Amino acid sequence: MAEIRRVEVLENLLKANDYLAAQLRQEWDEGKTYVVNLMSSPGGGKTALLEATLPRLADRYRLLVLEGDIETERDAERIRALQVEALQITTGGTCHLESHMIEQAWRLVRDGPRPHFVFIENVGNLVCPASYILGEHLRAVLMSVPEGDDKVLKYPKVFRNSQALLITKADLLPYVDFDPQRVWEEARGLQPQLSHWIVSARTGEGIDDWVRFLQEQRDEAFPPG
Ligand SMILES: Nc1nc2c(ncn2[C@@H]2O[C@H](COP(=O)(O)OP(=O)(O)O)[C@@H](O)[C@H]2O)c(=O)[nH]1
Ligand SMILES: [Mg+2]
Repeated sequence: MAEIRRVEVLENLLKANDYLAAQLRQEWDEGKTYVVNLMSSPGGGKTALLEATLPRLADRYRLLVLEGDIETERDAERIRALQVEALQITTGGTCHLESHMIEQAWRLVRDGPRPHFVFIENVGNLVCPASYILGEHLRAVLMSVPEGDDKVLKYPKVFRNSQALLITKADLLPYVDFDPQRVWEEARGLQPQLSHWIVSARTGEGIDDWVRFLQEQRDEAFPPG
């Protein structure tokens, strides 16, 4: 009986999350704000990807980053060093971001000029973030070369629920046994619509293609003119 009750409570929490996510999405659509949710293991390269991506967008777009971490402002400080606005969301132990956390941060900026792009850096974790939609337009999962190429089928949900896969730290491929083709094929087996890139924030490999994709996706969501 207790187990049934637990499942009910969890289902209701997820419903409340999804309801608020839908409201956020409506507001973002009205303001033509394109929102990207980045997910990976801790150290998978999310902040480094942002550090490579944001300068390539900053001359044409108004940008905002929402940084999710259990503690500290460290990642937000890295983003602010690029002269990009960043709000840190510290979850105080929760292993993922939820819509109400995004809404609290968004409330601080929603009356100002609307950003063209919002990047959400989720808490480093391949499991919990997979269950929580945040109203985003694009869910991107990062898998870094040193993590090993066997992870997709171990953590299937995050790949199944994403539209973009970035294999990160490509500059380390010569030093690590990692088969990008294996990762790609296993991920595509779970999610046939997945787009993918092999990138290195260190060398810049693949970043221009990724940035072009983001611009195209935004143009598709909000046709210019
Ligand atoms: N060699 C290499 N190291 C990287 C790359 N991207 C990130 N790193 C390193 O990986 C570590 C974690 O990166 P970070 O962006 O903080 O990961 P996050 O926890 O997912 O935000 C840092 O020491 C980075 O310098 C890359 O493209 N190549
Ligand atoms: Mg980070």
